[in-house]
Amino acid sequence: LGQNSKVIWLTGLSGSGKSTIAQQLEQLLFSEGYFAQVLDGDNIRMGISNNLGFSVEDREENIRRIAEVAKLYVHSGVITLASFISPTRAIREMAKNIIGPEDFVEIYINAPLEVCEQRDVKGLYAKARRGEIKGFTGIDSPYEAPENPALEIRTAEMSLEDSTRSIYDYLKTQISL
Ligand code: GGZ
Repeated sequence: LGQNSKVIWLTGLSGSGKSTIAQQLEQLLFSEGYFAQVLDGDNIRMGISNNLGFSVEDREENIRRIAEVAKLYVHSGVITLASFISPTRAIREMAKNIIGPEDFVEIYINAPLEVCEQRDVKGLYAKARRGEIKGFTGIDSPYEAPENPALEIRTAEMSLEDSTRSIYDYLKTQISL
């Protein structure tokens, strides 16, 4: 394929649109002849991280495992789309160092908390507000926005198609995928 594989690391709040964009981007890359794979909560927290919760320590261990897996993927030539809240700069720094800074592309999927909370696809924000979930990111657990992401996508102001397309265009032009 001759593809320049990277780990495309999508960080952002729950409900910001990370996983939907990652799935769409995977499809777009397939249709353009690339091989990409999504890592997200659905395949990681059900599997290799199924013994972890959402404490600071567990999130760190979750991201450590994901970064190790992403490193294996990228070394085998897969464009790896990692979609995780990865809430702190320290946690993303760890991921970057495990993967190797040259293979790590950080993309900030930015939607205001109010917007994520209004979307509330899974009803988790409502539960967090009622105190039924403790330590929910953005409510009673911190989210630190990236200071210098390779790219920022504002999903409250952009369609899913345009969001996906702008990441794809970035990868083509800046990363020469
Ligand atoms: C944040 C939580 C929590 C808490 C369950 N805080 O919208 P979702 O449902 O599908 O995505 C969220 C997902 C976050 O898992 P990550 O592995 O991405 O998190 S981290 O990078 O911080 O390890 C949400 C659900 O899990 N969820 N409880 N307390 N999100």
